[in-house]
Amino acid sequence: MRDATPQTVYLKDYTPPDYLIDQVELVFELDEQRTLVRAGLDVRRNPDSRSASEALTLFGEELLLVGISLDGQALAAGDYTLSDEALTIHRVPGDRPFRIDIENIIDPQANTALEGLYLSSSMLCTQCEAQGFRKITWFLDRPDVMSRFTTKLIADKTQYPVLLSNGNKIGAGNLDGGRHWVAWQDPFAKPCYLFALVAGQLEYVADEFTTVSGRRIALEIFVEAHNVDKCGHAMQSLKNAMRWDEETYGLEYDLDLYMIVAVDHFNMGAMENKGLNVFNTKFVLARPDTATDSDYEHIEGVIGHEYFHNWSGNRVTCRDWFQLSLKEGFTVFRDQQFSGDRSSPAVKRIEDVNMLRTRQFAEDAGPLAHPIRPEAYIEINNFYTLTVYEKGAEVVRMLHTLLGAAGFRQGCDLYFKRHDGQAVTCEDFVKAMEDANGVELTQFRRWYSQAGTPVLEVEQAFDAGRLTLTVKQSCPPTPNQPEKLPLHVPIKLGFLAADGSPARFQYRGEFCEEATVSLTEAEQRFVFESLTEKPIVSLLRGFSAPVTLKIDRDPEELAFLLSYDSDTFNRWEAGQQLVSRIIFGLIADIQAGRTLTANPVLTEAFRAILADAGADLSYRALLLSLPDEGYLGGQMAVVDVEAIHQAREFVRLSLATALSAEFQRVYAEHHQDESGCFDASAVGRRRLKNACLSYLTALEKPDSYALAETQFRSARNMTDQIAALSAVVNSRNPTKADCLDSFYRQWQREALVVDKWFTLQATCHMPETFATVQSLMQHPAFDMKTPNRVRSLVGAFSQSNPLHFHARNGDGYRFLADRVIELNTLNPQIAARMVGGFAQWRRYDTDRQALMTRELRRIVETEHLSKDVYEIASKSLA
Ligand code: 0A1
Ligand code: ZN
Repeated sequence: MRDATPQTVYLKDYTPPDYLIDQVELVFELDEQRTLVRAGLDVRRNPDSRSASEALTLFGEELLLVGISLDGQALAAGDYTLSDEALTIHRVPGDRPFRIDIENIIDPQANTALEGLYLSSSMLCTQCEAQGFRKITWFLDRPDVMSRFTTKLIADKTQYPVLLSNGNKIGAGNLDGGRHWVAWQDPFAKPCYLFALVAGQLEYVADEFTTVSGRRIALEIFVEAHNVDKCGHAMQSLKNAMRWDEETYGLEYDLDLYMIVAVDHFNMGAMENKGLNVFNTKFVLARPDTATDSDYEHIEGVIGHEYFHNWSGNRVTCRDWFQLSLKEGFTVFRDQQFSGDRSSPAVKRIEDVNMLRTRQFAEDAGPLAHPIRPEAYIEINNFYTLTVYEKGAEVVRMLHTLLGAAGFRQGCDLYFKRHDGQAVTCEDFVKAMEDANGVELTQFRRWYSQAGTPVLEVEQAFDAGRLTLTVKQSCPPTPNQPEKLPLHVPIKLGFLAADGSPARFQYRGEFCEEATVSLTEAEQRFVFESLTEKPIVSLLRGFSAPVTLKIDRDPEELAFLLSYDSDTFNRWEAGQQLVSRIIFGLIADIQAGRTLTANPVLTEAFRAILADAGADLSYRALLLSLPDEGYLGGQMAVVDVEAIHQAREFVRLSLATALSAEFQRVYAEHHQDESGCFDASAVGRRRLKNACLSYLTALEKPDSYALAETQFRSARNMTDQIAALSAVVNSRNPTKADCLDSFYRQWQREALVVDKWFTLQATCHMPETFATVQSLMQHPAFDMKTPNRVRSLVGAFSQSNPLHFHARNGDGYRFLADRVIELNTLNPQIAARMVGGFAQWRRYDTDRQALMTRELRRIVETEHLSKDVYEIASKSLA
């Protein structure tokens, strides 16, 4: 059990800070185990304070106090109170500004939680979002306190030749004893969560960017020496993002220097610290032989994301952490737009929706469901969720759809102009959208406060050229929200004539081929006129709202939409629906003990996709992809892991059998022995060819074994090499052990490639997987203190291998709980993420429910449980 039940923080309790800190002067004497921090704070009472107290309370955790003074006078022990979480100075001046000087000691090496100042490989770095600054020194660690920072870093010159912090370098020099110093000043006031420092033996790659107004910005990416040859793509992505934000949002960079540092040990993807982003190496480093096409895409997306935060997050920040989606939802939307514009908007949209529906919908349907603006938390780090990020982006996207691109841009312009330099709320964002467009979004605001995925049920009636759609909306109950109010849902739609062409229609007096209608009632009718025949409806085009759509369609209608819908998202969606429906039929057959038969409608649809030489190659690869096992499970009343796997594999095998010649032909047509440049056509070729390879693998034939092995041995780019290795490993290919071995030997010095090697084995569907995972835990390259490694093995197994993680005997569950308990003391954030593997326990059969809840209870009863793990585990059980 925990020592005491941790406290819940509520949005309704928000009050403005009693004090403000205008300036901060920090001095660090850096050392691996004993870093000395001196903080000088210029404090004044906040005119908006609602309290009469004369005390000043600063947050601080895991700090050793050396001394503290007020206006130069050292404070005595009786002048303040220290607790595990705070320092309270009993009386401070209320009528004038005053100065607090604090000196404290921290131990970066002991910091395995990777919040505050910590050691990653041999460099020192910080992570302050959300509340890591309080592990550096005592402070008003809350985002509505914005200060100007100056930072002086002092360290051994050999061990830490590079010393970085936010803003501009204002001085440097040598000191005795082989030490040196560098001073930095950030001219922009910022909340302390955006503070950063980095010290280490780093090399850098430099470039420059000229802004639209002609200012020259120095760009620098810092990495360890052996990685300097892997920064090109990140640098290019940064320049692309800078240009894109100017062109799309009219937003220009504001400092003279933009630095990115890549570190091996990082809890998340990256961090937007002002002028000094700290990145997980995974989202910086890429060379064609070490990184896949999707790594390249993710790097571009994350580089863009962090860059875009400079406006949506830094210049305009959050008032409190309940407003997290204000910066995250908006910035994810911006990075999605950017990535879509850089490659293919259609492909990007499908990928994003696929992820949302597979993972965020599950979160929204489970015990951890929360609105994009949560109302309560125990540990804010647990709220960096798919809901806040991805659903948050969908909510911003709906505003974009409702207001149109130009109206949305006007809203953004007003938001940035009105709130530059402020810490604001989601309400302020919506208000700016309203004011700039002269519209009213009262009902739309419910998207911010209501959790759960709405369900739309659609019925159609056609009579004399007039189509009536009756749409009902409902939303299942979520924790603390039994009843839901109707939401404002934009539904983009169009109709197809019998020959597949777009059917024109009249809506509210206007002729069109496509319309966006607003659903606002619990049940509402929409009438479309002037249709010459009964059309096939194409609804929720582009996935215009994050909802589940229910509409009765037969397989022929789905196949028709798959062939003809002009909306690329809905064309793909029709294919997914068709396959899902067939898979669910097969699952019913498996459960009833019937023999399985292949479906000719699907075979012919896939034959057409394989023959369609006109379409974009990446898009065709997506059309050939089968819905994920997790996504399929999400649609079942009781998830039947084995039947899902068996049915999906049956479809894969029957398609491969019926169309083996076509798969081989398309494979041969697009396979090239290439070094792997990242351009759209090469990426498309590889995607389509590797999709074919995966089907052919299902045949378990010597020919397909040879195909995979040959591709593996001759590959000169990681996309092809890993796709081939995956084909080898997920089959009975006799060269499996040898291929895995040779891959490891080839790449053992490249940590990110070794992660792939772990993940590939952890997600394998062959029977030996659990034993493999257990033995990999003992592998010399496995390390519980490296989040990327933990995610690559423990995370991949528990979150991306439903078949084996949910093994009937409960071995997978016991394994995960043991890892969570180990991680709890090392890194609570990562431990809490891993508990997520149990969150969906209610969706399984009673035996599995019992096994999972037993493990969850074992976790909750662990001694010295972190707040992070306690919150996820106890809420999962509730
Ligand atoms: N703001 C970052 C994500 C991030 C959040 C928390 C972190 O540590 C607890 C680290 C990074 C982003 O959205 O990119
Ligand atoms: Zn972000």
